Amino acid sequence: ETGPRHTPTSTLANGPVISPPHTVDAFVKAFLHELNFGQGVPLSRSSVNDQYLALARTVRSYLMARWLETARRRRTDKPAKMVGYLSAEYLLGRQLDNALLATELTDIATEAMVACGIEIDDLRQQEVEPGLGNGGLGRLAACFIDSMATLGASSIAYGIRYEYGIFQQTFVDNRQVEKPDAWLSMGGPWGVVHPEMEVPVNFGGHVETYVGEDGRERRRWTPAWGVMALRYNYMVPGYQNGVVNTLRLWRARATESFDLHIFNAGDYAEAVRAQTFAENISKVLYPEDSTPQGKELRLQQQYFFVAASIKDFIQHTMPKDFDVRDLPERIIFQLNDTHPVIGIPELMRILLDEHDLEWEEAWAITKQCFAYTCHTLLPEALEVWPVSLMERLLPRHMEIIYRINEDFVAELRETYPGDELRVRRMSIIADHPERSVRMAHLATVASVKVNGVAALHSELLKEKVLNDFSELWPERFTNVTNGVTPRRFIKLSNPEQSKLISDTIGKGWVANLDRLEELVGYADDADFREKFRAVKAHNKTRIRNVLVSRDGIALPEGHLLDVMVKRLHEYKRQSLKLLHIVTLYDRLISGEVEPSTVTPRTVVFGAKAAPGYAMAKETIFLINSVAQTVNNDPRVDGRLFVAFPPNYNVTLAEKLIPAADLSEQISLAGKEASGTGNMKFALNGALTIGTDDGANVEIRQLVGDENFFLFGMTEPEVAELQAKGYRPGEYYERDPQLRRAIDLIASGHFTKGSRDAVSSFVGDLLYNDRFLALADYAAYIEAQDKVEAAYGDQDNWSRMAILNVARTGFFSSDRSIRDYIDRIWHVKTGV
Ligand code: H53
Repeated sequence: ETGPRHTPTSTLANGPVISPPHTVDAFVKAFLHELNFGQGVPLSRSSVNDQYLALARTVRSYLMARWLETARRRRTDKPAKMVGYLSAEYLLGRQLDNALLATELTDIATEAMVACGIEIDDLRQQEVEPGLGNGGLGRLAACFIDSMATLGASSIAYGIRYEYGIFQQTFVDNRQVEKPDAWLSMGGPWGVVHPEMEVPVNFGGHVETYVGEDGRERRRWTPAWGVMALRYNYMVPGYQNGVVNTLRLWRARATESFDLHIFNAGDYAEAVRAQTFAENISKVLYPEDSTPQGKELRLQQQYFFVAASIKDFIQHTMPKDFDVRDLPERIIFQLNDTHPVIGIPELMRILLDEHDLEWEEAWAITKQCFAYTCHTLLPEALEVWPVSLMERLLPRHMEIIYRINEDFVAELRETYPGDELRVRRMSIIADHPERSVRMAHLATVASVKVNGVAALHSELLKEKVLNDFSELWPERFTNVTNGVTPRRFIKLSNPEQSKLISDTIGKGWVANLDRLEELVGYADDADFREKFRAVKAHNKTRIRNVLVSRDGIALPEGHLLDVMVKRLHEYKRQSLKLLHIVTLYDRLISGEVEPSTVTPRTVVFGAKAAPGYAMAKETIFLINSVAQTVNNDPRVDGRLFVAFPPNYNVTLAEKLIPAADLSEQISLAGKEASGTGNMKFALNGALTIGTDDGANVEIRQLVGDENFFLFGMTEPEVAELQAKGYRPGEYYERDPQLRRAIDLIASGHFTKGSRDAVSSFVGDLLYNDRFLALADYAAYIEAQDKVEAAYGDQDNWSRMAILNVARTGFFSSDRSIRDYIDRIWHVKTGV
């Protein structure tokens, strides 16, 4: 739609965009150009931040030609169907290294910086990671867009450019204190804003009936207010394949007309204040992972980005003469959880009210344009919105949802005559405890496919959460097991292991992770095992250095490194891990074991708690308190150390995971949909201690039972125990080891004598224990004792670790995306 109005006379203006040559000289030139003419400083007076920004923009300029070329090919080739990935979160991590890797510029950039007298590592440290997500779901979206670009899948990803990402976690007196994450404050070099391409998004107001020119009655929405969605494009480079895809993040801006009446009334300051109100929509990421709070602003965010994205796709990505009836041939919108589900009534509204389609036709189109990924089994994670809120904020959408539900309920009554209980269970509208819209039901009714994120999860979805729906539409349900990108989580984060692998089987594995299988035979090669251990030792030294300079934490040397990193949530059972630590400590200080006979172990935690999640915050406090006590007790004799570096994020994960020996995946069976950290650890040569939950199940199947420390109840056993009535106190009474651990916590031993400080934690374990930590305690301790025995035989441990790496190539997100393409999207690759 844009471009010069006159024919340019310079030949330069018409040719293809050419990136600077891949030489050190050209890179230096481009870098100095960015520094001088972009940042406006000479090298001699530039700050590290100037240099970082100039370097980022230089790398970006190399990507630009590929970006334009990818877009041009997609425009001019025979129109192909695209994926529109809709996600409220993208937990991207730092961008610089990934861009260098994609463009094969790492060595050139490093040398170019040396030529300028700059240590490139200092610039790396300068980048603030874009933390536009909470945890697994947001990181999965980031891995998926990496894989879509690497496969050349015709796709575009949409989301929100939060001004503040996930909060920065600090600890004050062992308790979590949140600080805002002003990730843009040092300049955001990776986004390209297009202010002229903004799209309006409206809210509120009322709906009325009017008679159209053809004499037909129609509904008209007159919104009360609106904002503009400003388009920020981010590059998503494929791995050394010339493709650069787009991640389009929206930022809210107040419209000029927004407060004209206030301006006119002369209250300038009030008008500016009201402007901030509109811009609040993209201000901050909600910090709850899988426990949404149902806040009005959150619904505004969801509608804001989805409405902008759908409009953008139809108006700007499709050609001018595009007929909306062709939408199903041109787009499949993938709904990442229920967060973007409001897109369904939005597309209906566009087809009905803006394109004048009849209901049946609009519905037939809409039903082909969405697919839904469910990421949870926790009832509290399934979003519901009060009807009253919907009516106020999105009155036309509420009407449309009612009508969708009316038709759906009529269909149900035909299929299941007299089964009103079932109808009530399945209805999109819930009546209790409050009249509300069940977004997961809306998504299921309107989607081509519904998928879970691991084999077990997809089965449980069908059997439990969406059982009625899978009985009605069995063919609609499918599984796509999650994956992680090997670029960021092996190649970049574990260069030593990557080199060992490439030296052994060649470089092809980075874009074809199944090739790791070729390593299986090397598990029996003593020389290879030795090298593999050297890699681990190197990565341990690296994390030691990182934690010293980052947090002043000095990890002891020569320990088994046991790592539990993930959001703090009761179902993930950090409390069970804590009981294990207290048990180890108790054995040491009670003299039950001779310290010199104990395998020295360091436990590292990383976890953010949702700021309003009291029990999660109590657990953080207790972990920190236990760490303080254990690390300072001479009786421990250097056999046990607990570290809890604050602000676990992607950047820290990249350093921590490659150093780990043991991966803690100990959620209560049937609660963790998949987990993706579990995959990263296995691929980096850690062994897993885990329950039969989420993707642990598939990991264990692939690596073999003998290379995995399984413990705990299975999902059916959990269901059975809960059905007969679970009483945690019985386990406390029966198991002296468990009783000692809990008593030691309850006594105030770790909290400077204060029993009050631990009473809610202990009380909950003994009288509630929703996630059955006490029931799995004995099995967990037994499995951990086996871990220690196994670690004693280093050679065999290495053998097991190598087999974990060799057999988990399945967990590449490239494979996940291929599954989405084959089973759900049916879009082309290689474009
Ligand atoms: O999504 C991950 C899973 C993980 C699951 C997580 C998740 C969120 O991070 C947020 C909301 C939600 O419903 C689920 O807890 O098990 O691996 C990616 O699928």
